Amino acid sequence: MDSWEKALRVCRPQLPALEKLWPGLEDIWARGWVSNFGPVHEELERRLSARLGAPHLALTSTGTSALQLAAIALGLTGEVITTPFTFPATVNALRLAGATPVFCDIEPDTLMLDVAQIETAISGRTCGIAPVHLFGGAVRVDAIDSVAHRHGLRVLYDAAHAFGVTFQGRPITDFGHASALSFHATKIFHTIEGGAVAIGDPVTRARILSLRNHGIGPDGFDELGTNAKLNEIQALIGLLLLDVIDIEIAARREVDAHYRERLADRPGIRLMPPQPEVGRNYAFFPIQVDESGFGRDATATVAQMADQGIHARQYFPYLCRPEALKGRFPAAERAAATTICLPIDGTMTEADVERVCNELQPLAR
Ligand code: T4K
Repeated sequence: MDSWEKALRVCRPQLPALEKLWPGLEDIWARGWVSNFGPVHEELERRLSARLGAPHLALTSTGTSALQLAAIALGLTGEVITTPFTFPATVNALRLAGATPVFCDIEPDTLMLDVAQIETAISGRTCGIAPVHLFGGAVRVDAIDSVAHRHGLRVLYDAAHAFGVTFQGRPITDFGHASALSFHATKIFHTIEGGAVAIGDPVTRARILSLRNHGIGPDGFDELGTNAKLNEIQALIGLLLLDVIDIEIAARREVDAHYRERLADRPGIRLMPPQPEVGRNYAFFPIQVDESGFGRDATATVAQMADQGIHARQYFPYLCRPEALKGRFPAAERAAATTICLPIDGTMTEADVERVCNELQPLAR
């Protein structure tokens, strides 16, 4: 078995060259200013805003805090329609903000919220929709925004996986009332831990700035807030990775193409269909394993590959609040049982992809 260092992993954090990190650390040390909105933080916020085409952007400590603070700022205190096929952070953040998540099923092809199901889940208590852009693609933002507009609902997109994604050529953060991004180390762009809210207007941004700093606004203590700050060293990592993010996305596009070429005709393996209107970021390479066609279920497939030093991952093997949902959302249950994300990162070669595909095998008969 390969060592952990050499293992191909579902997410391998890209790290800046140490010699590039050093001068930035020396500057931070010289200033003696390591947190609380220092100059590196402010520069990262400005540069991200420009890179993402998101004029009103606020950095946060995690993607979860970005979601939570955005939900509070949008006043999502009633029922919010969301997907059960997501990382628990989506649902936890809504609940921590005081909202009541209401689930509906997903599209079997994109694995993201089904717009028709959203319509049927809307009640007199619904105040918002919280769709999730999964795996580097995008949910049907045009249709969701128009449903929301018709019903007077607010839309908070969980854009944890959607750094730099576009829809019909527009930044994904242009849609809805707010989008929450994650900059966790497992994400295509990261600050080790971190996140950001991209919001539609400067007034709501000012509210997020206050909420992330204990509710302290320009005129003093405004309201209940928390500590959701990103520090200077994290911001420095972000600035250095921002310099190379487009190289990373381009390299991953190649890896994605190699996978598609090799797995196109593999019995029992289903690839995510292309989304012609979406400019992806290739954050993940999800496949679905149909046990009857492939001869091994998703769990056994991941375990067998791990024995060979290939750390694929079942994302997401359980539904959020599974006990309450059993049997109600068949497409989401099927996705949870069958979806595997294969290793993808910009350092992978064609030979690495070949190795993963060779190990992606049914039981020997
Ligand atoms: N919304 C969605 C849809 C999300 O997916 C997430 C987070 C959020 C919201 C919330 O964002 P944050 O608050 O986390 O910013 C990981 C991440 O911790 C989590 O950020 C991410 N989604 C989720 C999909 O994945 P785990 O428990 O699967 O991570 P872990 O530790 O098992 O690592 C996954 C893989 O990455 C392994 O193969 C090892 C590799 N890895 C990981 C780390 C941390 C490394 O090689 N080096 C590392 O430093 O949750």
